[in-house]
Amino acid sequence: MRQTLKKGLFITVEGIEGAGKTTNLNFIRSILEEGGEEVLMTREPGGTPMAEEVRELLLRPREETVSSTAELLLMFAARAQHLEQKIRPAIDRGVHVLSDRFTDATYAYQGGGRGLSWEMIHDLEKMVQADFKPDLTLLLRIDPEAGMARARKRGALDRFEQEKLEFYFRVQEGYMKRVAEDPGRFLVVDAQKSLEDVQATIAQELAAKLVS
Ligand code: Z5A
Repeated sequence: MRQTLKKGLFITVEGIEGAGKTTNLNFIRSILEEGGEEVLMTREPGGTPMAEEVRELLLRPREETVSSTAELLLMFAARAQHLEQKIRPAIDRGVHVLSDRFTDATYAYQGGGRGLSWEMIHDLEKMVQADFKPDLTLLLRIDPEAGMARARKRGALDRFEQEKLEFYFRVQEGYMKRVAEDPGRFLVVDAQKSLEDVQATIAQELAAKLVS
């Protein structure tokens, strides 16, 4: 992979809860680093001190009903900060950035899950990112029931994890709509298989997608 990999790639990992994003981000990082590449790991919402404060606001369970529009705007506010302060500077230095979620999550959760309009999300995306988008997005696909079972094993649930199962089916549909809109950017992997199988597929497909 080392000789032909473009510098400063932006790779994102997506999926519903329990799909194994964090586990597999670390796996991708190890593949790239073993190839001598410099990698920066980050996540959304979050990634900078201020954006992490917004994350805390977004994830904390609360009595007050949260407006879907407020949630959407906070996601993009955190993203604007993250992009300007962390993602773009790293890419400009030729460092690969691996992010646990990015804008596809907004389409899936706020669009698919909450039912906000795709056009409104698209307008905010243009405002915050212009034409910036990931070079590659790994979508880990898991049945929502299986994903929630994995997530529950970790203990206390955040505000999103407290949603009903139907919400996660809509989120999954949102992700698949994104894949249909831009199939060349996505690598969709069946995350219900054993971790060994999932990672064998990622290792094989990642090389095919990234090496020219
Ligand atoms: N959100 C949003 O609404 N809009 C947006 O624009 C953005 C985000 C950016 C925070 O995300 C929340 O923000 C999220 C959507 C919303 N909703 N929630 N909740 P988050 O990424 O921090 O939260 P998360 O989805 O819960 O991520 P996570 O905790 O990091 O889970 P994960 O990364 O998918 O899973 P994992 O920790 O790698 O794995 C879970 C467990 O399964 C763990 O014990 C693994 O060892 C195990 N595992 C993993 N793979 C396998 C396989 N193949 N077999 C068996 N077991 C496995």
